[in-house]
Amino acid sequence: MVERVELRILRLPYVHFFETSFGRSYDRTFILVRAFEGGESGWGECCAEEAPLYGPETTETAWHVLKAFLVPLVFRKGIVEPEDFAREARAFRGNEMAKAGLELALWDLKARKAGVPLSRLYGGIRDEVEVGVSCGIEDSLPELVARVGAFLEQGYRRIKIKIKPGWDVRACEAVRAAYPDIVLQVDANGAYGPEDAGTLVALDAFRLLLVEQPFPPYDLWEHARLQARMATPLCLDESILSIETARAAVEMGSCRIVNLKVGRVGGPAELRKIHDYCEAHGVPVWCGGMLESGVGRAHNLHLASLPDFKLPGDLSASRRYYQEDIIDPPVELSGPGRIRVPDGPGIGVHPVEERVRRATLRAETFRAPRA
Ligand code: OSB
Ligand code: MG
Repeated sequence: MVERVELRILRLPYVHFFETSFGRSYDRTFILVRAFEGGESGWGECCAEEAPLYGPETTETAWHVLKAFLVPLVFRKGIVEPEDFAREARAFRGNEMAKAGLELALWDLKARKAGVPLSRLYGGIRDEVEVGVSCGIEDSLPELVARVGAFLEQGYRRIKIKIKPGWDVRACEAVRAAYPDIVLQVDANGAYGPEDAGTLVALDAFRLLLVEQPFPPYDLWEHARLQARMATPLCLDESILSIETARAAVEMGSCRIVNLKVGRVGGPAELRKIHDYCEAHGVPVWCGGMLESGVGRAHNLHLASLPDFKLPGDLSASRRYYQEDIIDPPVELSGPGRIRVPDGPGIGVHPVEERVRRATLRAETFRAPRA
């Protein structure tokens, strides 16, 4: 039985601002969850952001839901198994990122207790995963091209650029002119509407691997209409919240590729269902990222070792995000466009307690009531 759960809100500054169609940010605020049992502990990261832009959750709503509902659920039911938690937590609607943060901690705990890497518990088939980099919107096209060039020099083999209305066709033109043969994809974070279909169809000219989330999350129908007009595969991110939405999107033809983020779908158990469904239907998936700290990124590496993760993930080295990651050693490329899945017990990386403390804005510990 889990004896104690510790929640912390941390803030880490980025090495370079990150701009999407939602706006520009300079640092990351997130929750770390740590679950203790019998002298062992497991870590999870809740990827909810400070503002409800990407999805409806925020750091504060996730904190509330964890504290008032999810942590008490674990204590009340005496839960140890992550799958039991996932099933019981379904009684609460939505709040996927809050649920995922705690479920991830339970998976890490389980794998550490068993003394095996988490990828082994998941049934992963790779010890190294293919990765790429997600490049934000810059102040000018030359700055974008220079940044893409720097990432290529660092060894990344797949580049994703963020787009928005007014920063799309010309951004693709500029990057393609400088680097005609790289693997390139774009992500709009839902910034377009049906009236922009002409601009989006024009992106077919740039031999993109995929176009990610052009329309808002709930608009599966317009994505299906656009996919029918486009040669480039559409990939959905924000729209895919569960196995049900994944099935609807694939069966409606709203996308041909799925971005899987464990936080967005509510945890590894739900991610597994979507993964298996996509694999059975010939839909490749890839591992999305939320600019996680080393804890969240290590979790993503273990998940990305599953068989249907056939395209490079948004998983970059620690130094692409943070001056000083909270884990040691930091995540690094193990070869061009590749990162090794950590092979120690659990997530296989070690948060440095002193760094965790320094980045902490708030911490609270919850204990199981005595029986
Ligand atoms: O849409 O994939 C996205 C970061 C925050 C919110 C949404 C997204 C992203 C990224 C970052 O693209 C990818 C990464 O973690 O490297
Ligand atoms: Mg995205």
